[in-house]
Amino acid sequence: MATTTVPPAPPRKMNRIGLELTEYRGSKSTLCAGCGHNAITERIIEAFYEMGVDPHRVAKLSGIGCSSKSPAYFLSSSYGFNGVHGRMPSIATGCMLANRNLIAIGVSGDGDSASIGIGQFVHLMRRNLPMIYIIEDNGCYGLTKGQFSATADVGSRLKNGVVNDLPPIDTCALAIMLGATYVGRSFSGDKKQLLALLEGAIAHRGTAMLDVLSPCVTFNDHEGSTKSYSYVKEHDEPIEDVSFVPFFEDISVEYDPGTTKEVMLHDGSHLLLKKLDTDYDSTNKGEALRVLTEAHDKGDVLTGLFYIETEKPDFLSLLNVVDQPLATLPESRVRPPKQALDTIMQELQ
Ligand SMILES: Cc1ncc(C[n+]2csc(CCOP(=O)(O)OP(=O)(O)O)c2C)c(N)n1
Ligand code: SF4
Ligand SMILES: [Mg+2]
Repeated sequence: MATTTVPPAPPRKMNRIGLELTEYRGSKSTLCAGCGHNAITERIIEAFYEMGVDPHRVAKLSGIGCSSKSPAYFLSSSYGFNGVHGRMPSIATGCMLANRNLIAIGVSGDGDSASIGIGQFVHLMRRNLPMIYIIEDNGCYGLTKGQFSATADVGSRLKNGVVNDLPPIDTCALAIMLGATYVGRSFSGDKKQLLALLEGAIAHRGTAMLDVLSPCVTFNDHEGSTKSYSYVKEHDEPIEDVSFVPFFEDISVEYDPGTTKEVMLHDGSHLLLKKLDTDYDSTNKGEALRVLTEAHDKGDVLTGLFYIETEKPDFLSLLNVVDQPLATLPESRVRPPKQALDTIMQELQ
């Protein structure tokens, strides 16, 4: 009798710290099939895997909304804190102050960040807290059945015919103006660009704010919406071609110096920003705000890395936080002795 030989299983692919892609996954998504948020989750998984980040070093933070549920669907062995609606920035700030060795990634929605959470959002941006801050932007409150959020464009129409007559908040322009040091916009359907921007965000030290257009297929993907798949595909204007080369790879063969701007990030990785038809310079703040305003007036959806600054001190350096994470300092170092308190009290008399 002929024997059938079972072919050997293909070798399992591991990243540079010996982990497989599955170890960066989370639980199964409960979001609607086709929701842009699911595609962003996939890119986050890939970015952390490809960068070889130890999941135990990551803290996932979010507020409330379909978008804010996303951290449950990636990096299941990382720390996680699902906060109150619009209050994720406070939790992120406390988390990074307590343990500066963590890599914080916040996932929020346009409602969570630009509507109820705008007060928290602006203060996080001006502090340049080291974290990756993602807005999954569908122009509506998906979780509560699709009402307009503060990023909805004037003239955008809801499924029931209601037209938005209030101007949108451009979270990228706001973040740049306030002091965030890595600011970009992408589209959940643009795998290559989004992955490069996420990897760059992981390597950056400071607030990396990415507004990712992420269509809500259930409530905001119809004709008349400016956050639908078809609208974003038709109006997407990338300002440059973004490539990311991690610190552990040789970059010398990757770029053409005549047309590419190379930015070195804090961990030694490189972003290669290849100019398209404009002379765009993503290190120029004024230029970034100008192109965003111009695109807004034309109804274009600009994508790419609008602004990057690698020299500005982050919030923890500004506060002179000690190198050892506060959370691991022994009590003898965090509780001043009675004598020190007595001295302070005497000085106040
Ligand atoms: C304090 C508070 N106010 C209102 C709500 C109701 N609520 C839940 S999610 C949400 C909006 C979510 O929109 P967004 O952040 O854009 O997330 P999406 O669902 O669109 O991904 C609102 C208003 C709430 N949960 N808590
Ligand atoms: S309601 Fe919209 S935002 Fe929420 S999961 Fe469904 S498609 Fe996504
Ligand atoms: Mg939303």
